[in-house]
Amino acid sequence: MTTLFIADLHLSDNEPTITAGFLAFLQREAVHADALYILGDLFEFWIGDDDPNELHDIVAQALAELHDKGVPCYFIHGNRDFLLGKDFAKRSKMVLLPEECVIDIYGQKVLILHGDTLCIDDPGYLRFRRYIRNPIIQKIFLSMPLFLRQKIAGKLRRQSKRSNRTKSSLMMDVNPLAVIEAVKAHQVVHMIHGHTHRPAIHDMTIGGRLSQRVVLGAWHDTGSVLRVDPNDQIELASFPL
Ligand code: OKV
Ligand code: MN
Repeated sequence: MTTLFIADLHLSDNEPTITAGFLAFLQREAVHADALYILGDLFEFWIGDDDPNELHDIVAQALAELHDKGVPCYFIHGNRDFLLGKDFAKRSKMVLLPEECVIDIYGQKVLILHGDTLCIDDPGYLRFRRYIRNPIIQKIFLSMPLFLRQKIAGKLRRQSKRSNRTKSSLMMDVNPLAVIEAVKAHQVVHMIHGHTHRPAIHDMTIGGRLSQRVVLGAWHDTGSVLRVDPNDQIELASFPL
């Protein structure tokens, strides 16, 4: 019995090895799990469920198969695939969860989230986020023809790559006060997130209580997974793709 957590696969046509590794992970490991949680940025970009990209079909099919074999899959949006919608959820048989969510795994309350909302020291990103998460702005974007959405998204990604080069590594990590805030607000001891691509298990004491923050790893040269079992054994592992 194991519950699995992954994040930041950043699947795209440009990374066929990661896609193949993910499909193999679903068939080899996830089929034996109690549940699979994907904590955001499964895809490198997402411009609408109506994107006819074949990769989306392949992934939806594989996740639906996992569901049919009795393994539920839960999804929290990342900062890249935040537009992933009900249509894709239906096709993949995934359950979409809210941005911050307290779940009960084997009797332990755990806060799960993507993690970008903890990175509050990057004013540029916060401004960008506020803008593109505006429901009206999203509605307008989704009403545009596909070619225009592709063009806008490509431009934004190129701009973002350029600006990330000038950002300090501290700015791209979580803010310790934001972590404490989140743990306190949800009255939990444990927290799991991704986004920063700095896999680690951090021990903290908050309000005199020992607590843990697990940061999931991104899938680049290896895959990355957190395994949690009913005896509270947790294992953050990487594996070849
Ligand atoms: C996702 C990020 C690109 C970061 C655009 C309104 C706009 C949505 C969008 C376009 C971009 C998502 C949907 C993408 C995340 C980037 C670059 C940086 C830091 C609008 C609503 F512009 F028209 F108003 N987008 N895409 N970035 O390519 O997936 O998270 S994306
Ligand atoms: Mn992210």
